[in-house]
Amino acid sequence: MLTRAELEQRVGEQVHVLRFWDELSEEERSSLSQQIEGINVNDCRSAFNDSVNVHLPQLDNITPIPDERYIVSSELSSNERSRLFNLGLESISRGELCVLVLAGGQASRLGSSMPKGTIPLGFNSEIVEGDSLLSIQAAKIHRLEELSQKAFPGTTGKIHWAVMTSSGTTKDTLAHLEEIVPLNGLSIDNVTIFSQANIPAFDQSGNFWLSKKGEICTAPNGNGGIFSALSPHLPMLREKGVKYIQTYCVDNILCRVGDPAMLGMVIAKGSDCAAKTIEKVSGELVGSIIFEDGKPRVAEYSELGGLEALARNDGKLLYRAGSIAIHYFTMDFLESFCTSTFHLPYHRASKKIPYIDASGQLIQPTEPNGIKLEQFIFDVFPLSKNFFAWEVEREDEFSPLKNAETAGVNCISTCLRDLSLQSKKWLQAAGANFGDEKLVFVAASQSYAGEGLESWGKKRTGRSIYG
Ligand code: UD2
Repeated sequence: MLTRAELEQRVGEQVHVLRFWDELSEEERSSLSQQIEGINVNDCRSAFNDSVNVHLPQLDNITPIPDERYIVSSELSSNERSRLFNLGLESISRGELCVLVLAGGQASRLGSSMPKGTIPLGFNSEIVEGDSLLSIQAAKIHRLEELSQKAFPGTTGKIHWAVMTSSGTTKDTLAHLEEIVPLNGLSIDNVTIFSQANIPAFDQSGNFWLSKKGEICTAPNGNGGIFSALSPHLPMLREKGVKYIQTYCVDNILCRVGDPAMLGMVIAKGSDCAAKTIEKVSGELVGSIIFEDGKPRVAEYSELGGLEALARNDGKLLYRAGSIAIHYFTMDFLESFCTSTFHLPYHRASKKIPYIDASGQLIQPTEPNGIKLEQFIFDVFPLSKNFFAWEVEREDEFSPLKNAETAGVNCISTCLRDLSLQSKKWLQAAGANFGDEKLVFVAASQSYAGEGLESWGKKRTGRSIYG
């Protein structure tokens, strides 16, 4: 443990974080000392100052994604879609794919104390292998492995699963994975869990807050923290033969984890970096992919400003390429810039930050009182040399869990509704008829994208797995 004098020197202008030093127990002092040793105050100050000038899209300098880089999957012929799907499956059968879930968020809008990926959704766990977003994802990974082995007999390709957590989500996520990974027929040896870094939260002038008398308030450094956090694991992935990494958000119940069709497109085009999009609805809380100075970038929904008011084209939003935060990167691309010290520009978010005031009282603000800094994963897009966007149908691939039930949108009931609509669509295509069942689900272990349901079509309904 450092002495108080050494700590004062380290924290410099942020010396108020030692204000309660004399009241702290030995254990609390040691923990605060350790925390301070892990924080570079000058780097934090620079991050705070630089975030004022983070580059926002300049309206006179931007264009929609050029047509030749924007592939609308529903406009491809079914032969071409199958060709790409098979190309992706073949790569999976060779063990070239890693899927990486971004699970370090604090779920503040949802207001849950459990990490989003582990929350029970209400499925009947006697018939389905686990009951959470992460277990659905595990089932999809296993199903894809089965499909690739069937399509390419004699291969045993495994999909590597990487899970990025943060200090607040690691423990519960790890415990949940230990339970659901074997349940879904996967091996924990093929799962890598790593934590992103935290960064202090600030008041409006750039001062740190105390969350306890002996603890500086910190928060995860945004999903763009992935690159420095992943860098120590890249050599291991390379050694396993991984060539492509798909990153996705933990919260999208319809996410096609490891989507072979998009992977096939990436391979066919020799793309180093690609993003999945949906047709954006005006005002929707997803970023828009645009080109600025000939380079791809995302204008985040919080930064769109006047872009929203821009013209429509054929009745559609001109900037309709809504990013749903599903990206493919090649290993070559990642290795070209990922180091343990790599960081992207920080964006500012105004937040309500509980803090200990000078008199030692815990204050719970009712209005935003401070700033959290976040890096955004898509800020690496401008580094791409061969970027492609892949548009898919919202009803097939996007229904995120963001909010508590009271919001009525992007909450558990809307996720279940959308998953059920998809299952019914698949089962109807296989010949099934429904009575008045409200919610009907096809387990992800049974079907990845509607395939293999012919025998269900002969029955009156699909298997309901809702408890
Ligand atoms: C994200 C996208 C937005 C849109 C939307 C779709 C970013 C920056 N924004 O917005 O453009 O695509 O998703 O749903 O990607 N996470 C971490 N660490 C962090 C913060 C977040 O791992 O420090 C994860 C989080 O667990 C989640 C994902 O990143 O899986 C997206 O985070 P969010 O829900 O805070 O992002 P949102 O909805 O503002």
